[in-house]
Amino acid sequence: MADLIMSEPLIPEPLLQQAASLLRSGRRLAVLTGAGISAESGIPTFRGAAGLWKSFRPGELATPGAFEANPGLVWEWYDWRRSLIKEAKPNAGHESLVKLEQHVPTLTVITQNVDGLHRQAGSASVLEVHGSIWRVQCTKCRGEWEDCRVPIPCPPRCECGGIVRPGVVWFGEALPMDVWHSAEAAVSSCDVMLVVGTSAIVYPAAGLVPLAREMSARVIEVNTKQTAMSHSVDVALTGPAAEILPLLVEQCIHC
Ligand code: BV8
Ligand code: ZN
Repeated sequence: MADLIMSEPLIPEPLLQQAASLLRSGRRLAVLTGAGISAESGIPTFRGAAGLWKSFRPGELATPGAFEANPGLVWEWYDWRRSLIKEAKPNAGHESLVKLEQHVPTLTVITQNVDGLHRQAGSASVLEVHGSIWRVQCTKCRGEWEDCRVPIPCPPRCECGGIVRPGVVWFGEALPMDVWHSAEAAVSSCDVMLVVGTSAIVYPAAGLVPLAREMSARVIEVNTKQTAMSHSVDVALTGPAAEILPLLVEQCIHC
C-alpha cells in the first residue's frame, strides 16, 4: 500500500484558528487589497519577479510627465494591460471576500488595483483608490467615461479633439478625494482589517494599515512574502491569497 503522504497544511492550524476567530469577532471589516490578490487571475503584479515594473521603469509610464512626453507609449502599456485584464476572471480570493461580506454587518473593500475584478466578483462595497483601467478622461474638455475597447487607439482622441488619458491615479497625482475620504472613514471605523496582496510600499494607500492600528483595529495580513507591514500586524498568513482566503473564510463562517 503506498504510504499516504500527508502534505503539510498551507497554514499551521493554530494560526488559521487565531486568524479566523479574529475575523469572526469583526463587525465592521475593512479589506485593503493590492496587485497580489489578482496574481492568480493571471495579472502581473508590479514588483514581483515577473512584475510590471521589471520590464518598465515607473517614471517612464505611470506619471503625468511620461504621458505628456509620449502618450502613445503610455497607452501601448495600458492597452497591453487591458488586453490581459479583459481575459482575466476573479479568482477564489476575490470570491471568498464576496462570501465573507454576506456574513458580517459591514465589509468595505479598498483596492489599489485598477482591474475591476472585485466588482466583477460581486463585492458590493468597493473603493478603487487608484481609479479604473476601464475609465478614461479627456485632457482637454475633462470629460470622463468608460471605454472598454481592446485594442484601443494609442492614444485615443475625444470628440472635442483632445487626447484621452487612462482614468487611473499616477505617481505624483492626488487620489480621488471622495473615494479616499470614504476609505479613511471605513478604516477609521473598522474593528478588523484584512490586508491582502500588497507590498505596502505605495502611499497614501499603505498608510491605511497604521491608521487601522491607531484606531485599535486588529489586522490580519495575507501575502506570499513578508512586507514592510508584517511586523506590525496581529496575524500574518503566508501563502497565495486564492488558497488562503477561502480557508480563512470557511474557518470563520463554519466554526
Ligand atoms: C500622491 C495606478 C500626492 C496606476 C498606482 C507618502 C505620502 C503620500 C505620497 C507619497 C509618500 N511617499 C511617497 C509618495 C509618492 C508616491 C509613492 O507612494 N511612491 C512609492 C513608490 C514610494 N505616491 C503617490 O504618488 C500617490 N500620490 O501621493 O499624491 C498629492 C497630493 C495632493 C495633490 C497632488 C499630489 C499616488 C500613488 C498611486 C500610483 N498609482 N497605480 C496603474 O495601475 O497603472 S500604484 C501601483 O502600485 C498600483 O496601484 C499597485 O496596486 C500599487 C501598489 O502596489 P501593490 O498593489 O502592493 O503591488 P506590488 O506588486 O508592489 O506588490 C504585490 C504584493 O503581492 C507583494 O507583496 C507580493 O508579495 C504579493 N503577492 C504576489 N502574489 C501573491 C501575493 N500575495 C498574495 N497572493 C498572491 N498570489
Ligand atoms: Zn474632450
